[in-house]
Amino acid sequence: MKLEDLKNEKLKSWIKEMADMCQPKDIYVCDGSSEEYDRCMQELIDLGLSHPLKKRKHSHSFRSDPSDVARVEDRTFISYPNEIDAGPTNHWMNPDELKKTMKELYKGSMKNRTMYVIPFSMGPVGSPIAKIGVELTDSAYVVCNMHIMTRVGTKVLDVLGSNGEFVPCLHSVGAPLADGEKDKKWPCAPIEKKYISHFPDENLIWSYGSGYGGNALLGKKCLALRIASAMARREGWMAEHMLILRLTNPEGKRFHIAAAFPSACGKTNLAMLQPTIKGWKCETIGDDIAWMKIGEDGRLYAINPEAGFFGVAPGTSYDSNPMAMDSIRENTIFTNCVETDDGDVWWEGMSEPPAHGKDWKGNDWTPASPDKGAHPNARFTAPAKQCPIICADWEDPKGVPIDIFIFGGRRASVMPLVHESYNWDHGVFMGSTAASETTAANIGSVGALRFDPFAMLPFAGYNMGDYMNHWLEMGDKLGDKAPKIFYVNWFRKNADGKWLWPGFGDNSRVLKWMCERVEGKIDAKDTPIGRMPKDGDLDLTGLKIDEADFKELMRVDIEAWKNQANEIENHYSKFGDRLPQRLKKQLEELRARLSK
Ligand code: SAT
Ligand code: MN
Repeated sequence: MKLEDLKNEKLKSWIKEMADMCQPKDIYVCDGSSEEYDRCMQELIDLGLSHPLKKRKHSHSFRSDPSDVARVEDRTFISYPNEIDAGPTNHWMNPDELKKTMKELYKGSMKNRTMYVIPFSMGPVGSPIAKIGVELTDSAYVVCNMHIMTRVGTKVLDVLGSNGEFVPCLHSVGAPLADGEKDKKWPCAPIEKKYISHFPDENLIWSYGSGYGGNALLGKKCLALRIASAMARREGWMAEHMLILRLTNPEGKRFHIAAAFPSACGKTNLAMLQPTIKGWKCETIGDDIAWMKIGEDGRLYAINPEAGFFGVAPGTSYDSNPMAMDSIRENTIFTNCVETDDGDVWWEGMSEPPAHGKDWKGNDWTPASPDKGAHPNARFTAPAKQCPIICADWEDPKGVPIDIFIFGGRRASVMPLVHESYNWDHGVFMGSTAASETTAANIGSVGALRFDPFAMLPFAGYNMGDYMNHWLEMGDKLGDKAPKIFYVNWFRKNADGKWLWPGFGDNSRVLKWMCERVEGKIDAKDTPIGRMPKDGDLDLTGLKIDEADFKELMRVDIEAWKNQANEIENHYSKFGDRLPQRLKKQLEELRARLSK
């Protein structure tokens, strides 16, 4: 389709304006067809960027620039006229100043490149919950990934019509080409020139300088979380960094669970859980993002706005996540994995290493090499429909009714395996005080403990204090129809640094306990931090776990928790008067229970 053929005048004039600034050699409007995917991929193959994999049908391997391997939180901006509206946990710049700086960068940034116009829908095309975005990008890699991660093409333009609303998303890798210049293997700009910018008042996204993941696939974190969270507050719904799954018990009763964990903490694994307890079944609805609205019956309904999985490859194996392994057998894009000599990909934790291959930097690699073969944030991009346990209702525009919310993170100590909130406010307190050891999903230090409220620290599109308040208000609206809230930690270690809990499929044991709590089948034990399983209620049938280890896993260390309460006070102090009083009260109540 040509630019002239677009029916939406607002879209047409925006594209023209952006093209005048970025000066691409041509403009191409994506139709979303598989031929288009193949054509873009062929271009990338011809450039030497994409390597077709002999062992996986219609699949390709990419290696990014070593400086462009993850989200860049330090270069991510939430831009409102007033800094306080971005809040203390976001990077802020005045919109006029930020636009001025970025316009300088965008000027001629697409020289000798094509500007692709990607009309995409987050959520099933035409669904009342879905939102339309249009990404302009100079990266064919982004086009291919967006084809998998979102619903792209002419069908979206049809829904948009002549005067529909869309979220404009401008993206440039920031590497214009001089006439006749050969393209770099992975074009991008240096870190200090990267900007991932959001203007929530205008529902506008501008991204410059990176071609990787959430920095470049603008439907994902930029639209579906940062912009959508701001829309959701205005419109009274929720946009959350949550997986969605359906769990069915042996009697056939269904439970829908939404769980928030920071990036690279196992959301994809939990979403594709293979229960180790008899008669329980899990089906996947989403692995990263949930959009939730209150339905006519007063319950909270969730949809997955995405169409694919952008999952962490290292650690994924037929042991840890067989359903993910089956999802990525074909039609998949791999980024920053090892390429084996026989035309496959490999990563640490997948299987026995190949005798020889090329590492994520393209160097010769053997198991004796000192460095890891795959980058710790190496990713696969795969269509969600390829997951063998994708739920039949995963594209139901109505969504699924949520029974259970789970928060969690990586904590080597302090946090027990599971505890339940006393009520909604206490659950919001748990979410707002979630903390985790940092991972390779962001450029920065790995393994440092940081508070990551609702796993939304890098993704909230407005002041986190107001965000906490929005959660409280949603609870007021939901009343007794609100989901129950739990907190889990699969990652507690003993004094020797050994994991205390096997995790993966055995996490079904914890989910079973939650379902039985929802059904009112069993009681729980009150502890200072929340409700916990009574002895014998957590199903450990068939699991070899040392009694002492289990005790340690469930231990509430009062002194450590008093210290935790001090850290929470410190964390909360950042939010000043935007911190809801109701959460302050929760902290006081926690302290009172700890001192009893
Ligand atoms: O690169 S992404 O932001 O899409 C992945 C993640 O950090 O969860
Ligand atoms: Mn994520």
